[in-house]
Amino acid sequence: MTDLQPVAEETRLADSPKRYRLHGSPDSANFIVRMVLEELGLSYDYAPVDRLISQQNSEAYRRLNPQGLIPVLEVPGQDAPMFETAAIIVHLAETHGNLAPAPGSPHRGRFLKWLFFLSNTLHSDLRISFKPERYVPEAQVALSLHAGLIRRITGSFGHLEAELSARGGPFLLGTELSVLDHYLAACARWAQLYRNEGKWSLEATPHLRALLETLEMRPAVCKACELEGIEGKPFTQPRPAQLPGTTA
Ligand SMILES: N[C@@H](CCC(=O)N[C@@H](CS)C(=O)NCC(=O)O)C(=O)O
Repeated sequence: MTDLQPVAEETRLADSPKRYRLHGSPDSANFIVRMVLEELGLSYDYAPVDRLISQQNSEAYRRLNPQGLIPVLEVPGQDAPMFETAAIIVHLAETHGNLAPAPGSPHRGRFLKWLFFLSNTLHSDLRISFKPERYVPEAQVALSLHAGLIRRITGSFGHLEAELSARGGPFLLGTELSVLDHYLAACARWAQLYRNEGKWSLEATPHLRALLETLEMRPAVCKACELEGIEGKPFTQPRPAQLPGTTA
């Protein structure tokens, strides 16, 4: 047998888990996946990754995600673990026929464009703004990068506010709850909590505030918060998670 021969289906799926298994640490991007799993009423195992000892960079974890980033979801019936939050939540929504407009729906394009925007613009900018010194070691340059990112992040929340206002709310797609709302809510939480230094606040985005208030009353969101050690109002009055291993 040469290297080029395809691997048999049963071999590829041999390591596929029997249940979903979410790898995460408190209040990291796994929180978004957890809210979606809870909304869909799915059962899953949870595998804690200790960021305080950099477990996400261990050889074992990098076999799941070579980037050493959280989250990973192991998915029954898939031939590889999934990483990238947006990919995971859209896969869950599509597999279970809920929380995303189906292909062919007139809202599908709107859904996809905002999903990609949340993932590759807002979430990505936030991530860099939390630790700009990772990207540019010079302190002054890092500060200036941080300031530029906060301006971009404020602009992004402005675009989302305009969309919410145009759709009439309460959700990003109007009356239809989707995984976009969970993704956006977690980003709004982290934007207020970490390295924001009072530069961005919900005051300028009343429609977004209303969405966050709606979401934080949902039982599935409350359950996810409890499991992540997040107390109080997670999106409109965010406080750091109260579990060992919580990192900024
Ligand atoms: N694009 C990735 C970003 C994930 C991400 O930034 N994960 C953070 C936690 S929220 C992480 O693993 N940080 C650990 C590190 O940077 O070492 C996704 O959407 O899943």
